[in-house]
Amino acid sequence: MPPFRKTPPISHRVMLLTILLALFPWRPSVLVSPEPSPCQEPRQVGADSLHATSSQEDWEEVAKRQDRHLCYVLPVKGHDDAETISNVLNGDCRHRALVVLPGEEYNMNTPITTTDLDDVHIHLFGRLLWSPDIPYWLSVSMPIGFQNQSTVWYFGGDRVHWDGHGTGTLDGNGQVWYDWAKGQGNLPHRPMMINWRHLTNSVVRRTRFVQSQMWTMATSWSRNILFEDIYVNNTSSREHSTLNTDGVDTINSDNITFRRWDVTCGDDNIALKGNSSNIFVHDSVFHGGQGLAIGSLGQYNGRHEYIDNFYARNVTMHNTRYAIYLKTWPGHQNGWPPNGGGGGLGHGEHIAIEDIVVNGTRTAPFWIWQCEHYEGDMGKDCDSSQFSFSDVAFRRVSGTTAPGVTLAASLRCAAGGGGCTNVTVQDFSVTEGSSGEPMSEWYCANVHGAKGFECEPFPPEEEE
Ligand SMILES: *[C@@H]1O[C@H](CO)[C@@H](O)[C@H](O)[C@H]1NC(C)=O
Ligand SMILES: *[C@@H]1O[C@H](CO)[C@@H](O)[C@H](O)[C@H]1NC(C)=O
Ligand SMILES: *[C@@H]1O[C@H](CO)[C@@H](O)[C@H](O)[C@H]1NC(C)=O
Ligand SMILES: *[C@@H]1O[C@H](CO)[C@@H](O)[C@H](O)[C@H]1NC(C)=O
Ligand SMILES: *[C@@H]1O[C@H](CO)[C@@H](O)[C@H](O)[C@H]1NC(C)=O
Ligand SMILES: *[C@@H]1O[C@H](CO)[C@@H](O)[C@H](O)[C@H]1NC(C)=O
Ligand SMILES: *[C@@H]1O[C@H](CO)[C@@H](O)[C@H](O)[C@H]1NC(C)=O
Ligand SMILES: CC(=O)N[C@H]1CO[C@H](CO)[C@@H](O)[C@@H]1O
Repeated sequence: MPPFRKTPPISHRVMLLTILLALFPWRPSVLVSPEPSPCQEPRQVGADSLHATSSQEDWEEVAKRQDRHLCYVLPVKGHDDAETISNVLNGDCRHRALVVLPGEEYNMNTPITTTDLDDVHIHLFGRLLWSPDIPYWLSVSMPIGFQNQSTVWYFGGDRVHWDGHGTGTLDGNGQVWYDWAKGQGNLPHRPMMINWRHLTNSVVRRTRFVQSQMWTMATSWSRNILFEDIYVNNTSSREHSTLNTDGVDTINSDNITFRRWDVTCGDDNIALKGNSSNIFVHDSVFHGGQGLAIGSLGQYNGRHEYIDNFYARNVTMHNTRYAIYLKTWPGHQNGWPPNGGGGGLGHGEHIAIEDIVVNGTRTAPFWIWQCEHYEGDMGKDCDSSQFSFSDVAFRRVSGTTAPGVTLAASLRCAAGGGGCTNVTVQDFSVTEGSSGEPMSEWYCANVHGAKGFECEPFPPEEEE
């Protein structure tokens, strides 16, 4: 299966329908099958074998057989397709529905909230393209309830199956945002494309996410979701960076699996924020960015957060900064989120990565520090955090660092929360990029129970 094909050219049929729809006001096609006799006939065309150019009649067949409403949504030139999508997902196709978006390009001109879906199958073949009107989006983006992050699409519900068939794309028109931000971090009201919010028991497959405005997406208050065959690419073609274009962040979420992700971005490729549990990353490739991130945590004074059970296996990382980094804010509050903060507490445990290949890691592959800050005090007050970590394991990690990077690990755990306990390294064979020498430096502070590696204290010049 080639998951990342280019969108095929629009068919004549779709074009004709588009013209007809432009001429006549559009209403979603709604189909209710009266007779619920779904599983009798042996050889039927399933939704999986249909494609962008399948006829509406073919989809009606499928809908009828599955006893679902059908909404067959074509883009309308000069119209805000976001509004149509919102009307469909809040109306006739909110429940037990089949939603097909076969068009080539849909204009997303307003923020939308579709959070009550119930047993809905969505087939997206073309591109959802957000407009580049920055002042407008800054005035309407919707807060996600964490770190002043916002979004232009709240998406939630139960039993949603979203299939992008390898061509379905969400395109945030990010270049205008990268040029506007000029590399400044966490600008208020700068939105992510989509916030999976109170989404449960769902699957998102074969979908492309490109040029996101800020973070690509986040899951929050969500559980039991599989995201597979996902392509993320946020690349700036001009001088300003793609800082803050994380691939995905999890917040207050449980049992989320990311399988076969290909992520190009300028920040955390996959990050776990507070209250993430049972998060899995399998069979994925990252290009650039920071690698896997646990955190940042402890940014909110007095608030308790946890991380429980993160497991990544078989991930290849090209030119990432780290393989994995764990980051918390200091124990004393210094400023306010999104760029300042600290004073939070909590615990992260059962964090394991296995079968990791790094290619040109730009700094130590393993990194822990507890003095995150984005307003000038980064790397200060590193010992006060009351957030602690335990049962952390790095197994079967191979590859190379960038030339000149000789440090295998920088584990600067804070005494304030008791430090890091039970850190295991097994089968580590990363070599320095130019010499091919094995890496032998492992710096630790407040690491208790280091297994499989020899801790040495940070050299004095490394101290702040
Ligand atoms: C971030 O959110 C907090 C709490 O909602 C608010 O007090 C603060 O002003 C926001 N900061 C910015 C830069 O918008
Ligand atoms: C976790 O989510 C997956 C879907 O990704 C689901 O199949 C599985 O049953 C869930 N596990 C639990 C314990 O709910
Ligand atoms: C990401 O997108 C850029 C620009 O479109 C392209 O040059 C690059 O090859 C893409 N990366 C991957 C891994 O597809
Ligand atoms: C590891 O992940 C890569 C990239 O997704 C995949 O091609 C490969 O089959 C996976 N290997 C195993 C052993 O699953
Ligand atoms: C995480 O869960 C704790 C309760 O265990 C709660 O007090 C805290 O507000 C949650 N954190 C976030 C970011 O919602
Ligand atoms: C490492 O990354 C570079 C460029 O980022 C790429 O050209 C090279 O093929 C990669 N090496 C491996 C072994 O994947
Ligand atoms: C240390 O952590 C490993 C997982 O990384 C776990 O299997 C083991 O039980 C832990 N040891 C102790 C003493 O808690
Ligand atoms: C790989 C990919 O889809 N790249 C896209 C990045 O964004 C630019 C601008 O929108 C597109 O032209 C590329 O096709």
